[in-house]
Amino acid sequence: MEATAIAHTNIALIKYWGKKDEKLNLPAVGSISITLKQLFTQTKVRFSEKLQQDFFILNGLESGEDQRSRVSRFLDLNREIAGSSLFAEVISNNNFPTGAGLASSASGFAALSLAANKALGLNLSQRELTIMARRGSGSAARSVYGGFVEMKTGGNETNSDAYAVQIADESYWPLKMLIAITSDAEKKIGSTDGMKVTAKTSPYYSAWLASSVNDLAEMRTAIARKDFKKLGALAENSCLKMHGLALSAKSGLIYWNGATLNVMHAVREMRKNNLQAYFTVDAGPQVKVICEEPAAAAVKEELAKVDGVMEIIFTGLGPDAKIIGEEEN
Ligand code: 2P0
Repeated sequence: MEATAIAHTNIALIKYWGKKDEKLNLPAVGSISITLKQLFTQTKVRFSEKLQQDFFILNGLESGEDQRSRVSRFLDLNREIAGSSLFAEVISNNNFPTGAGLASSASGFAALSLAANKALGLNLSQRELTIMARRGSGSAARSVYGGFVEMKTGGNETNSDAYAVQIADESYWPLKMLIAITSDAEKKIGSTDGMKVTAKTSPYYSAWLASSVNDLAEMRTAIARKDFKKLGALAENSCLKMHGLALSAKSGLIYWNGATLNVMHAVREMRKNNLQAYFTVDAGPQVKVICEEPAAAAVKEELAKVDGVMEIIFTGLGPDAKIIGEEEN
């Protein structure tokens, strides 16, 4: 009744922002991401008759009540399928800052989905695991797979088609990502709340929904053709559209700091000098810079010069989430 899984974070090139059903956590738009090799979560889950409640230990510390109940509700979905009423202890470790816009909920809920599936003997398929992971966090569905991944928004009556699929594995196109860390503080407005207020109050929300279908189609084509300039331009545009949308919500979600903007300008300056790099930014101040392998060293050197960059994480594309240990008792 114990299993350990590892899942890698992912960064969306075409962003998810907004839900069409909060209870089922159904995304209002599809998204396309790349899974990252260097940033991952390792999660052990142990179900036991001896426990009187669920426990969630994140990075060595017992979590607060909000996080514990989010994990508990997620475990309930698994227990329901298994017909089990056993409580669990969940021990999770991220090898990167938590809650600072580096997609810790993505790798976290993907790892927990795999570990709970194994520990409870649910035998969910990889596709079913993406649906389960989505219930924990929308972006987590994408971390079940490595490489290039698309999350489908679905649309059938039972919502059984809101799952993630792999477009290509991590060996298909060895893109690199440099993550410029500009702050290690936890973000003030979480994505879930941010999406809610955006859908409710932004006058641009319907335009965002309408334009996403074409963005996804174009990104699939860019990946199929390994057209880096197209992929980069689409990713940058999707990021800026998402932030434009968030900025337009009441009362304005600003996820950037000064250094975030410095990096964005520096990336555009690199392109003027024929160094091909593109940025994307999530619900936090870190800037993720995408490039092809031959340009990576030069891009890193340029990023290191930017005012406010505290650290640069370098990574390639990562693999599928997987089980790394299990025990019966
Ligand atoms: C994404 N983000 O596509 C977008 C871009 C952040 C910015 O998915 O409410 O933690 O748990 O489903 O998945 C982060 O949101 O939100 C996210 P919930 P999640 O990666």
